[in-house]
Amino acid sequence: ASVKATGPFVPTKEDYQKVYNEIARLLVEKDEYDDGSYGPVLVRLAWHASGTYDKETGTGGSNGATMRFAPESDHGANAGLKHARDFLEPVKEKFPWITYSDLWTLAGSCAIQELGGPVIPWRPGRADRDLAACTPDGRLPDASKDQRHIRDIFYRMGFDDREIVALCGAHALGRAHTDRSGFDGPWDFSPTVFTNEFYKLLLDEKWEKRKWNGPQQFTDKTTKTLMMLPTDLALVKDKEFKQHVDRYAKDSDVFFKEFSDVYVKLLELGVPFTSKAEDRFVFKSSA
Ligand code: CCH
Repeated sequence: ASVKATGPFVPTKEDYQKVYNEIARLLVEKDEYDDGSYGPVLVRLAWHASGTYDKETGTGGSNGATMRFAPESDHGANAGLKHARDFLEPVKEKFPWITYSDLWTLAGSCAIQELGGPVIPWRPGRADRDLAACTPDGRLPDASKDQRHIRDIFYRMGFDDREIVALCGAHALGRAHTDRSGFDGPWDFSPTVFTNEFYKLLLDEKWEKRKWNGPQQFTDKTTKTLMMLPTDLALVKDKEFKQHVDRYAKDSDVFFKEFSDVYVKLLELGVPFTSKAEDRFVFKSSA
């Protein structure tokens, strides 16, 4: 019998779909976490890995997965993301050929799709880098600030006002934790389902300052169980931003489309792809 010579393993779309399927399976299996899903914290991991990008210097971004290392893992903004990184560790063990930086971003795409959001086309091509590529602290937004700060941070990544508002709609998912950011509570009543509720609540609810010892945040007058960050409310205070809040509150399809485009862009910031944009994979969701 002859043995065929094999070259280095070159993963195909089907191999990446297997990674997707494994993450989707674990999301269902490990449903004891938080509100019943690791999905939101995976969406946040992919965002914080990518959102360090600086278009002027080309530094930061998802290429590198430098949040594996201190000091970046210890940056205040990244508190709690160890839960997401640890969740993905068995996936990395099962598919050792995938880089952490591809795995973390693929998990973001998977989580959005599995939580009922739009399709997030994705492509591989990120390489892991060492600690020397860690970005300085302060590149991610500070929730206690206003619209000027939001613009400074997101313009640095290369986003415009419309894209900023679309991205922040991810706050339909998950919650704030007092032992991570210091803030507390979910933004809406279905924190494990991707919807345009964030914008509807911003417009329809009356938001008042929460009376507590924690950092300044806002609570809904009706149930006093939801929350908004100062930066969330800046999206309705600012005229330019509010136009887009209005559009997304009114039309969920428009939000899904524009969110997908901008989350894809976020996950690809600073990545030196050799593939073309039209070669992105569209993963099959499990439901
Ligand atoms: Fe966010 N976010 N985010 N966020 N975020 C927090 C939680 C989530 C800001 C601050 C916070 C985006 C933009 C911003 C998610 C996705 C996105 C928390 C609570 C703070 C604070 C963290 C904790 O205590 O666990 C600020 C400020 C901005 C912009 O100005 C963008 C963009 C995205 C994704 C596209 C998700 C998801 C969560 C929930 C995480 C979880 O563990 O449930």
